[in-house]
Parts: sequence; C-alpha cells; structure tokens
Amino acid sequence: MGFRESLSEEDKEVWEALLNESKRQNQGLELIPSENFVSRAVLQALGSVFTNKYSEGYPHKRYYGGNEFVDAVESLAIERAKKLFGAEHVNVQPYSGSPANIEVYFALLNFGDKVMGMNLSQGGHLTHGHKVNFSGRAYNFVQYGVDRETELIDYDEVRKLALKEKPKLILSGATAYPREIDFKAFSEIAEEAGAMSMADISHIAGLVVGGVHKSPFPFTDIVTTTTHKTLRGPRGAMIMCKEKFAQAIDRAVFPGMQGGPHNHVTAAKAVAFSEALKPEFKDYAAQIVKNAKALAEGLMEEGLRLVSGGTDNHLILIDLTKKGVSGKEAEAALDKAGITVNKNMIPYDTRSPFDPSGIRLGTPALTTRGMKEGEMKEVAELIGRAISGVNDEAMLAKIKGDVRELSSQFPLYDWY
Ligand code: DSN
Repeated sequence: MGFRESLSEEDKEVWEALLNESKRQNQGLELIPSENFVSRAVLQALGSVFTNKYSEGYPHKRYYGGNEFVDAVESLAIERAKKLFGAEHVNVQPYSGSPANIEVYFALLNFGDKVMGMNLSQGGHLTHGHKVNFSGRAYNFVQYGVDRETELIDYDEVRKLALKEKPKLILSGATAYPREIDFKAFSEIAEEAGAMSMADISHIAGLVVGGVHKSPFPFTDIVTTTTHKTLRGPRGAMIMCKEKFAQAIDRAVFPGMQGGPHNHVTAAKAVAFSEALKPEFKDYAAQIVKNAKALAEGLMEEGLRLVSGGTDNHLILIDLTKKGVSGKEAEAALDKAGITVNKNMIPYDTRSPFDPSGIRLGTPALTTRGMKEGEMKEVAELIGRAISGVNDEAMLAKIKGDVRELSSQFPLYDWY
C-alpha cells in the first residue's frame, strides 16, 4: 500500500470505474430531477482531510480534542445556511434526507403519534409515512394525495383531513410533484388543527433560495432539506427550525440518532452554501424553471401527456399510458440513448412501483451545464424519438450519437 500514491496508481479498478462514471456524466444527458453536478470546489472539500476527524457534539462543545478547524467549517456552514434561508436555527449534521426526517420525528413525537404526510405513490417520499419505512411503522401516519382530476394538492381536502384526524405534525413537501407547494396554506392548516408544521423542501431548496418558489420560512416550524439536489451541494442534509425547537432537534441528531458528523461533507456544504449566496445562483434557479417549462412544452409537442398538464418547478412527470409503453421500458430505452431519467408512479397509477406508468425528469443538472430553452427543445425531441422507438436498437444508438454531440457542447468535468 502506498500512502502517497494517487488513486490511479493505487487502485486501478476504482480509478477505472471513476473514469467511466465521469465519462457517463460528461457524455450523457442527466435528467433525474434529484441529481445535479457539484463544482470543483465542492468536490475538493469532499475529498479532503476533514474525513479523518471525529467530532461528536457541536461547535465548541465536542467530545474529542483537535476540533478547532472542524468548528470553523461547521460554524460557517450554519451561518451561511441561516442567511440563505432566513432560518432561526440550523443543524448541518444529518447524513442525508431520510435520517434528517426521522430525526425530526424523534425530536418532536412519541412513537405511535399521529402525523400527516403525502402519499409516496402520489408524489410524497418513503419517509413521509410509507408503511415499509421506519416512519410508517413507528408513527401513525394518515396520508393525503392529489385530486384525481386536477392532479394538484387540494388544500380544502388537506384541511378537512387535518381537522378530522388532529395529527400532532403536518408534513408538506414532495419528490414527484411538478407544481408549486403553498407552504403558508399548510402552516395555517397546521395551526388551525393544533399541529406542528414541517416542510421537506429537498427537491426545491435551490428554487427557494433563488426566489423562484415560495419559501416555507418564516412560518413553518421545522424545515428539512437535502443539500445535493437543486441546492447543488454534496450528498447530505440539514434541519432548520424555529429557535424554540433548536434544543430538541440538536439532541435528536446527536446523540439521539447519529454519531460523528461527516466533517468533509460539512465542509463541502459550507462551500456550496457560499456558492448559493452569490447573485448568479438566482439566475441559475430561474433558468432551471425556464428550462423545465420549455422542456414540458417540447414534450407535449411530442404528444406526451404530463401529469397536471405542465410544471411550475424543476420537475416533469410523464404519463406514458396512452403511448403503450411502461415506465420501466421508457427508462431502459432512454438509458440506451444516453438520457438518464427514472421510472415513477403517476397519481392513481394502476401499475406497480416496479414497472409504473410514468417517468420523472427534471432540469437542475442540465441547467448547471449551461443549457437553455433552445437545448430543452432538442432534448424533448430526442426523448420523444426514443419513447416512440423503445425497441428500435438502431434508432436508440443514433439518438445516443445525437446526445453525445449535444452534451459535448457543454463541457462538464473536463479535468478527468
Ligand atoms: N431519492 C430522492 C429522489 O430521487 O427524489 C428522494 O429521496
């Protein structure tokens, strides 16, 4: 083992996989709405000596020595996050989105307490109360969805359910909802029902920061977000809350659920937050939405039906039912063409989650590459062609060539 060897010299198998993944990201079109491309500076912080350090506790209150510089980066991450969102209190230690949500429940609820969250099959998340998830097993979740006709959240129905069920916590936020969420309405419903309000803004955090999606602040009690989606930071999460919940949240994260924080990730979060504080991040967020709208229009021109008829945010859900193609088939065909999306349930889906009726796509990653509305029209056309020929290997190979041509005009990680 060579302590000073570079990765390419030390481990050829991992190095080769890394080069192949970099090539895949560079040459393809990444349309999974929860993915993005981090900057070189974020990557450098992630691959840094901060990974070596243990630091259970919080800045200036640690259980281990040697934490002067970890304290510095964690404090920077906290202060920058507060400024970005206007949050009273921030905990930047959650390892990822699922732990962050579980930590909030652990902080505020007793096992068995009633909570309201959005159904996964209609746009929610596993940790919003799905029965196979810890959330659905440890707490008594009642779930809301979208209206069958409009495919939108019906706030009157949410209110009725809240007043009938009297949950202790009402959770808003989604992973497959293409429209703006009215967080103020949710917090008013929570107040009327005597519940605490929580928003999981993982998908849209970057849009909130950029001012192109309504913010859940200052009225929502607790807000969780991952840091790697539209916010364009490292894989991880954070919890933001009103000051009155600060102690309970911090205790739930450590020592309640987690051990040593991942300090290299905290450092990378601090870097990403500083990038998001720059004025150009607002332009980026606005372009994500412009691109999503252009892509949506292009897809509809290709004859595809979009759930709710379009998008307000970064995300599009295509209902493939009338095309006679399943979500799994479409995902596989697009993969062969170098276009990455994910199969996804549509509201009131009659198919299974393993082979649902829809695919989900979004624009944060392509927008990071510098693509604009013109390119979105091209992408829509490529997707339309691939979906109309899911079994036509020659055509998929031809589309892959076109994808490579388009992506080569927007260089990404060209230092690998
Ligand atoms: N896996 C994330 C997404 O793709 O939306 C949610 O956790």
